[in-house]
Amino acid sequence: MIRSIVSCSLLALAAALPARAEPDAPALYAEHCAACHAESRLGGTGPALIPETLGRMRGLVLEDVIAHGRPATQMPAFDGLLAPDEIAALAAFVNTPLATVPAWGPQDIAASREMVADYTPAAAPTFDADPMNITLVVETGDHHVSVLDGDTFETLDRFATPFAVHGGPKYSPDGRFVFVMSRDGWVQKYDVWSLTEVGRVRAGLNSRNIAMSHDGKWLAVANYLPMTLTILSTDDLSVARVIDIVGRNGTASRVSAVYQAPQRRSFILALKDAPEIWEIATSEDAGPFHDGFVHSHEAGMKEALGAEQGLFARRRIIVAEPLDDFFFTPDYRNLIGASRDGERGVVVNLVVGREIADLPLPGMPHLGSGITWTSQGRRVMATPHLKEGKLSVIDIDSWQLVKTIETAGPGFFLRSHETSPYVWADVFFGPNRDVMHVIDKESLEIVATLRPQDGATVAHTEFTRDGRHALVSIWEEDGAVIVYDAATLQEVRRLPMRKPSGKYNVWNKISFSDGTSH
Ligand code: DHE
Repeated sequence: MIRSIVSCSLLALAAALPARAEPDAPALYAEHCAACHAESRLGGTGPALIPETLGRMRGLVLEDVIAHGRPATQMPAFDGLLAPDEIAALAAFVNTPLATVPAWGPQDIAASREMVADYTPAAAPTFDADPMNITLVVETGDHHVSVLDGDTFETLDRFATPFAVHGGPKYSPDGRFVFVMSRDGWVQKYDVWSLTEVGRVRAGLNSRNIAMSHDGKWLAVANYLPMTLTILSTDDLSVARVIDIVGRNGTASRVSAVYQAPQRRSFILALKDAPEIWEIATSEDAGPFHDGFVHSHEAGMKEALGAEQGLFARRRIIVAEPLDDFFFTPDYRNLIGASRDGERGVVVNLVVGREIADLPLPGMPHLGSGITWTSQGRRVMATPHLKEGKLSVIDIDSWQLVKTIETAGPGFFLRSHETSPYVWADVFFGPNRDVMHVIDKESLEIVATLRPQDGATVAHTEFTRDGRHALVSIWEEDGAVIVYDAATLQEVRRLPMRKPSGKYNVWNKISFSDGTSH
């Protein structure tokens, strides 16, 4: 009885009080976030707060960052200052797409360019280590890159990167410089010999990846926001060209990714929203545009498809539907792209500029991670699948599926090395994400399954220059890079790292090693 009187009077009291207003997220943003992240939400001293950049950091994860801050950054904790519903409203607000995408043209890009004032390039490497055996480790936990001596595994430098680096950093052809890109569109140039940053520039507002031209002169940046390809001079990060991406039917398109095609002296672009692949010449006489290279029937199509001549000339390759996530054959004559439904791989011949084969690859193949090797006398490539625990092995001459290797769960990355008899394949998703499979290149059988740390995500392998060691990430906040003897599969070192993701050996990358995805 007493309880019901109390609860009745509480109800009456609540009804009498004015209802607490819903949190005003834009006002909260303006008051607490805009100073660092900009009123436009496109970033300032802090990163851009838009869904395209925040990626998988949704819902509760985002609320947690707002409530508790980010260690080792300027991001403070708001849990004493803001109520939980205000934090939730802010998280939802920053995860809402922008109503309009501001322009980000050559002048904006040029104005963002910051070169390090006292940078003086060293005449020779400033360390004793083999400059061709340097390995970079991207540490996503606190947005740094560690520069490792590939022989001693000593850290020569550890530098801060822009927020949320994605895709592989790209080396200049001589391995002297490296370019790192963040999802925020910042491109950072770092001098490996001098162990120092050279400068940075914001090439897009939300970017996917970067590619280096065959001669090392140009760096292409694939953008989602705005829908452009930015080409930078690698020398001083100045803007060489910003190309609007518009399909033949007039529809603007995001660029899913840009790739280097060195033998063709061109960049290849995967378009997200148009059934086209673009090729951009990186020299005056690049393959597809040079008369001797163009097949007669294609020459007739040249004008209709908008092929042009000269540096940065564009060629459109028309395909049946937009294709994503490309694997290239080592001669760069063919690529395989993933169909939108994630069920097929489509082979496109870049010389004739059309689709030549279809491969059944159900379960969302991750073709960008594909690598090639020789197995039983034939050239094969393998790709993991993001939605199924299997690897597809394909003969790249006949375009036949050679084998499906069942794995302990869906994987993300594959790696090998010319000197190694094995392919290393991670399991990135599901209950077995703490294992790494080791597969025999000849028999195509799993010969070992490593579990270096129970329950910890294990991913991405890179080899040393000589292939004697394989470096594997423990992809956790308090993670590590584990150095394995690549022959005995025994752990030889464990290097503590902050959520290490990709690792990139200078030699393997600039020599286009068979074991690495390009
Ligand atoms: Fe990546 C490379 C696309 C999600 C880590 N990723 C690439 C490349 C593309 C791509 C096109 C090749 C670019 C290059 O190196 O030049 N990635 C995509 C996606 O579309 C996808 C599925 C969704 C997205 O959010 O963009 C995606 N990627 C992720 C992640 O969630 C990963 C695991 C963590 C992260 O950092 O975001 C991730 N992607 C990587 C890494 C590489 C990469 C480490 C470089 C691998 C290499 O060895 O070169």
